[in-house]
Amino acid sequence: MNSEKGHIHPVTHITNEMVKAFLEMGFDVAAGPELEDEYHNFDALNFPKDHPARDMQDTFWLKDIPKLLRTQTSNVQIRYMEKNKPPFKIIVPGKVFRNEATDRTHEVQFYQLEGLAVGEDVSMANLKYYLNSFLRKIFGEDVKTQFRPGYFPFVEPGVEIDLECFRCKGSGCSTCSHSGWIEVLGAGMVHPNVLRNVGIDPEKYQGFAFGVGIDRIAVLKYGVDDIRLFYNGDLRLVNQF
Ligand code: 2NL
Repeated sequence: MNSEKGHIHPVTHITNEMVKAFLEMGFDVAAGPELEDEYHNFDALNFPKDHPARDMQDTFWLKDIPKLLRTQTSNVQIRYMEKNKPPFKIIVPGKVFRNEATDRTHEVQFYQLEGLAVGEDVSMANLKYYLNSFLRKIFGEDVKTQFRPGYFPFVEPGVEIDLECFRCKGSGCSTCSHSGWIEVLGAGMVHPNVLRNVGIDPEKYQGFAFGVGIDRIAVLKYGVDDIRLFYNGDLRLVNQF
């Protein structure tokens, strides 16, 4: 008898692993709409009115109604904060959309996992602890990380987090563009304007937030060199997982 086994898609696989890592650290999982209004996708997040991400070239706008396909999952955290009182810590895995040309590192549809923790004494040190713990659970206990200043309109200060290149161990190779480091996460302390927009007093509460590309982690962890292979339906890829 010819029996063929089904397989878990690699992006599903890594999503499950990432969610498990945060569940173990006490985060709740939240979900929300992929079709969103400009307020919850951009305005509430402190994106300037003339930010290029709002452009037709970068965002999929619907033709007949004032809605868009969310460009990150943060609309869910905004909706969560509108309804829930701190303290809380949540993650939001989900599908996001960008209106841009595809290449081996870009797709118009991909997956992100964002996180948010708000409370009276939530600090950058907490952020560092949770993200380092997360990266160790995914890439192994001996990973080295580096936190650099970075800019996102919805956090202040903002940071970018690099992983020491697992291929050359930091000495420089083609995988890490000869820098020794691979960027894996963006994060920071939630901007006071964002807290104000959802009715949380930034004098009383602080929060950290982060975002990570799920496909990007899958590409790195599984050594797949073209993100488009995840979505072209070729079973020769899926059957390896
Ligand atoms: C990246 C960067 C990030 C966030 C996402 C966030 C959400 C709220 C408030 C503040 Cl509601 N921040 N999300 C913060 C920093 C970075 O993603 O490079 N993602 C792939």
